[in-house]
Amino acid sequence: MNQEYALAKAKYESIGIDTDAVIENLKKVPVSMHCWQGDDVGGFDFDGALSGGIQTTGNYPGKARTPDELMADIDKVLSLDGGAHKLNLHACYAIFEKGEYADRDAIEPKHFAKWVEFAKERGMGIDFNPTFFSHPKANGLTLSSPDEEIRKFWVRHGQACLRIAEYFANETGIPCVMNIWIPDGYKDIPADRYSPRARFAKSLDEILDIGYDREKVLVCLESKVFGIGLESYTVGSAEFGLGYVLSRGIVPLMDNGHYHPTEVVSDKISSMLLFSKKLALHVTRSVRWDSDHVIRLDDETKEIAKEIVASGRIDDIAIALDYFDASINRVAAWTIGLRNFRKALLIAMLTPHEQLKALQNEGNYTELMMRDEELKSYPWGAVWNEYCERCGVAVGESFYDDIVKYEKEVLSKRV
Ligand code: RNT
Ligand code: ZN
Repeated sequence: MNQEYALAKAKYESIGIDTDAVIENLKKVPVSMHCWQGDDVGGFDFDGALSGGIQTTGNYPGKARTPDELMADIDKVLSLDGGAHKLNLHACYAIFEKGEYADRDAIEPKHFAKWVEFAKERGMGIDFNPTFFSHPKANGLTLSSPDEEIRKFWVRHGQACLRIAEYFANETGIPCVMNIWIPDGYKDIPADRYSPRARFAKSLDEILDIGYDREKVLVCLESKVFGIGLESYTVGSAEFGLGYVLSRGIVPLMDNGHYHPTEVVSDKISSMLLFSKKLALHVTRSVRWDSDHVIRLDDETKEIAKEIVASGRIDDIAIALDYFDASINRVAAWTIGLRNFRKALLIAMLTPHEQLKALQNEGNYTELMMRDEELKSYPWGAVWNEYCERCGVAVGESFYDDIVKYEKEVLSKRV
């Protein structure tokens, strides 16, 4: 056994943590890898600019331009992060045969057959997202539109996606998390806040009404406080989201970039878990706004992971990542963020939660603080290296050598 790991194992044993068991458990936690970091949320169905109040900044060379390129990049990232993964797709990543095309309201399972083949070969499940942005009919409101024709178009899109989500679950044998997020909102103070929300609820009901197998498809609703150009009002606010998901028995999805800057998702997880059987997360990093920066191993990321693990409900939480940085090597961005979240989970699993909870209950806040702080310098890095080794992925910064090589041989040729 590696000397460093042996020492770390003994240290953790002294606080009742079995590092070997932690390593095995961490391997099993599926993290849903968002396909959209690879091409700046571009997708394959429309050429226009990204819309909907989200933005990718930067123009680092080497962006994936085709399904094959995106799949190759995903494979590279998967080879650098140990443990279970799911693939998270957006509807705009439909793959059409030459000369074939289907608008968003007419997409079918067959347009995702290549993705299914890709996921199956890698033993992964697929998660899915209808795409209510970057489309000519998404210049204003979508599911909350006062224009019946537009609203219906997007309802049909949601229904089409539900059928595709069920197809993913059937094909892979793994339930599909289907997340609905709409960019609808207003830049300035609306005259009517009520009607768009009422129409949104009605549209969601119409989507869900087509019926689907709730064991196979977990429909989520992602709320948001604002977007670029949608500063004053978003239809799918937090209260709307909470009210809708709880009344319809679907799953809340919290993206930690979607709240006021001093609100933290780490504090929301426990409350949501108490009232919802399942919970879904978009882990991201917001810098001053919902900027979707690459996840760092920062305090809030660690706190989110801690809440997931300490709740004892990790199996009820669907973990997905949601960031897109085009200013640095995208494959590196993807990998660094993914490994960081995995590290945060590891640190959380190496924490003696029962001991700490007991100190809290005894009112011994002094020792609690001391232990919390001391744990920060425990040798989790040695356990992380051992984890990577056992998963057969690059240890430490050596993963970067692989990325540099990939950039030289593959990414730099994409001009
Ligand atoms: C936007 C939401 C949404 C998107 C992805 C691409 O603010 O976070 O989840 O980022 O669907
Ligand atoms: Zn999100």
